[in-house]
Amino acid sequence: MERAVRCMAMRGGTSKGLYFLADDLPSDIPTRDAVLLAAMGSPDIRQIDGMGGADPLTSKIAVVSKPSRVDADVDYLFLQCVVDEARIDPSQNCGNILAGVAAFAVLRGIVPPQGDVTRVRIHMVNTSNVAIATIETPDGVPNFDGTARIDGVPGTHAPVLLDFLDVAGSTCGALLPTGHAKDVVNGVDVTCIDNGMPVVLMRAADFGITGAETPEAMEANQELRQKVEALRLAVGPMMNLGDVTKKTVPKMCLISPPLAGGAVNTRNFIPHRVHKTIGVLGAVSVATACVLPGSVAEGIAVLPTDGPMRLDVEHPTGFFTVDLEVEHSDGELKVRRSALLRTARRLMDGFVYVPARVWPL
Ligand code: NQM
Repeated sequence: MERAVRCMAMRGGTSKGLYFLADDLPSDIPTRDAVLLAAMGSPDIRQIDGMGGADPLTSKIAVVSKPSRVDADVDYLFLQCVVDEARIDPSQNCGNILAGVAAFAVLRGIVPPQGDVTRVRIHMVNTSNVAIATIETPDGVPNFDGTARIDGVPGTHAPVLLDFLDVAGSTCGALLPTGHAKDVVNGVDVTCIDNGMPVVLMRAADFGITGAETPEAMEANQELRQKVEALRLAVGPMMNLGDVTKKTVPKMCLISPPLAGGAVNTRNFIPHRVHKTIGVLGAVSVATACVLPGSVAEGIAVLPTDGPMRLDVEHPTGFFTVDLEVEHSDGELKVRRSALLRTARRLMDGFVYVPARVWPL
């Protein structure tokens, strides 16, 4: 016997996943996770028996529900389905999957369209922050087609504007969880920062690489992987994340001077595979570190000398533009706002089938 579970498959930014209404999933968490693992086909490196795409970036889940806060229109819980382990990890947020949430919420009737453009305040449950997504809703229906382009996604689509007002310390409790702009861990200079995503910045040169290597080459470099993972495990408790052995945070970002006229070049272990682009909130945290005096990005990042603080964060397939509004006061960096452009697309709407023994009828 099978059980049909209502869901939508969407691309959100440079990621892809299944979007569910919380009401369409079991309320008890072990059963919910068993259903999600069966739906995605985990654990299996190929996820051959499910909808997952055999990569962390295509093994993602959004659970959407009515708002639990008065300052939000909708709740969004992000869940990372680990590809090759029987594990659904709620420990991180995801700004790429966030890009599809507003359209999904309108299509499912949780948020009413507001005219040609709809602004949706999304409570990101993982980190208790609110993001504002602005989407096109001509005739009250989310539009996915358009002329906006983001690196890492072929073609052009309708724009999704994302605004983050206050995401500093979202998971670690402080923008600089160790209290310093720079620390030395395992003999390596690092900047530990959380402006929406816990990220550890390191200079690629300190690992004897250029930072321009392909993700595949970096994943094949066993010595590099081991050093980066040892550093991650050491730094986790320093960032108030506890033992991070089984967590997908912090993300480990190797930086190097920009190669294509941007602010900084990046390669991101997320935390074991290397990102084909860069995560949304990951990019916001990296951009913030670039404007932080005394960080490891000092002397590497190239910042705009006037006008708005618009930083192009370079990644393996292009760049990711982050607009920052920052204020330096009493020697402290305060981030007022960060904004960026994404696109999203509905791919499939229907039911995913899981064995009924997983969630008995
Ligand atoms: O940092 C991948 C992604 C992400 C996360 C990851 C993300 C973010 O690209 O907000 O979007 O770092 O796990 O989907």
